[in-house]
Amino acid sequence: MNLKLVSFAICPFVQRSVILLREKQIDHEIEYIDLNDPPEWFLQLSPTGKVPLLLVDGATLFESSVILAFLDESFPPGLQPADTLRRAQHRAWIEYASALLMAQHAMATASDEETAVEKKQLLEEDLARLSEPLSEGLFTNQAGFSLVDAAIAPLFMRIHYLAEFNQQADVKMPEPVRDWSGRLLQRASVQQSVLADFADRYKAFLVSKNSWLCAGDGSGN
Ligand SMILES: N[C@@H](CCC(=O)N[C@@H](CS)C(=O)NCC(=O)O)C(=O)O
Repeated sequence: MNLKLVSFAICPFVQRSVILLREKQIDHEIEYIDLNDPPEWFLQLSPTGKVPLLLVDGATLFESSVILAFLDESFPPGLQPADTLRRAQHRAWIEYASALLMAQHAMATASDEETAVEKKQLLEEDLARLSEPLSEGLFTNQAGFSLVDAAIAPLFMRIHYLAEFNQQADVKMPEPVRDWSGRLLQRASVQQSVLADFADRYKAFLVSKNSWLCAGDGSGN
């Protein structure tokens, strides 16, 4: 199977697929595009105009959660629960992780202090909701890595770097969630899922969005 992943270098939704491709050691190619000036061929192929796009033997697949499930089902051993309810619960929490990514993006790109503080509090409330399913072991499986892990790790990476840029962005997380983040950020597949200069690229992106936390006014470094 020939796999080409169309990517934007700092996109967290693309990163999910890269993590899984690396976990499963699946051969693939990555093509980076500039979302500010997307090539015509991409706009023709992508119905949403968004990345990730996975080209499978020339056929087009989009939506990160669908790509994760496809890769998992096509390349054993499967990481999704066999039990249908539990499998559906994993899918539901992957959607929740997408909402968390949007909440973190809203905080990171807020252009004034009041909005940044408000968005940070909303993100903290949303993160706290992970505690219960996490403590109940809902996301764990025999393989020691699930699709929920792949879907949420990009969020933890951005939370980590934003707090490095500016201490005021240090997001409070319940202990089990902080531990989960720590474990995932140590994982080779996660560390190797971004370019070596990811932190610089992420910061430059936030500065370009006039982020209060990164553009100077919020005294980010
Ligand atoms: N629901 C989509 C979200 C993907 C997404 O928002 N990608 C962003 C980059 S991180 C994008 O392509 N944005 C371009 C646009 O909205 O025009 C998924 O999970 O794949």
